[in-house]
Amino acid sequence: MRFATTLPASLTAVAAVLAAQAASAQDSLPVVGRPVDKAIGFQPASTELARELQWLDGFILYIITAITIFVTGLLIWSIVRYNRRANPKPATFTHNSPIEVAWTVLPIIILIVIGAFSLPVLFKQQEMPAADITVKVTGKQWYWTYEYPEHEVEFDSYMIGAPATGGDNRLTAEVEQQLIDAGYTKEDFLLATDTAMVVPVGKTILVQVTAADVIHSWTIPAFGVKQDGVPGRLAQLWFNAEKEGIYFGQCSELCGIAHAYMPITVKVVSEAEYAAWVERAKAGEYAYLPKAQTLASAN
Ligand SMILES: [Cu+2]
Repeated sequence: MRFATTLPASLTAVAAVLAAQAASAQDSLPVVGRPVDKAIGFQPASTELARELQWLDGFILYIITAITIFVTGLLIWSIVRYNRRANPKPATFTHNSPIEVAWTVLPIIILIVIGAFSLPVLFKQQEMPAADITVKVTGKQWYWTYEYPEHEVEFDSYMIGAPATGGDNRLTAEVEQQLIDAGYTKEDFLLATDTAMVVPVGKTILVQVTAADVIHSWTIPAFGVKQDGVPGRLAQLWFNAEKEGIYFGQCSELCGIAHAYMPITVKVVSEAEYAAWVERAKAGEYAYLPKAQTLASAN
């Protein structure tokens, strides 16, 4: 009898602790990929694609810098050495075969080197690997719809503070409270959405991108992915996020008056939390919220 009464109680306690742990993991889901005021450069690379892309950018920057310094030097040298005062009797030749061969062959070599490093990066983005999870994204004026065909889950994702969430695209006290309730801060205004694409960490995610009205563009800079969504066409991109956290992007194809107010949020979570979210999403609870909300609605 004694076991019968204490066992369920202790099981409940264990369940509560587990739930609290899961919830606190959600609480601490850090914002990894977001723009930073007055900063330049890239957001932290959270996929292999982004890392290679950023490396390529740095590599080409060295080449560009060398060429720019060289050409600027030539210009300055010509101006100083061959102006009318310094060189009153100009030469009259019109051809110099060795130099012409050099300025043709050298750029070809430079372009081949750039191509040899950039094409593999491009092909890696464009060749779709076998997917663990497929998500279909549809851009609409002015929000995104996410579909998880394997689970028959489909939901819309609006910016917090957009008219659909009761705002008017401005940061009011009410909107700030909505942001806090959803686990964000007011600095995340214009980036945070009411629901998000939720994916597990370390899995290959294939995203099918399309649009329902005009052309939109789905991007997460920290993943190194960007793809136009074109009505009537289905494009693809893929990523494999290496770090749990929240990642922001924004519609990147001018699509109408509220183009600036249809941001993108991706939440990368552990596999267990992803599975738990899918179960909730199947029941119509799409938002991946921090502790208070999740526990309250789960009960
Ligand atoms: Cu758009």
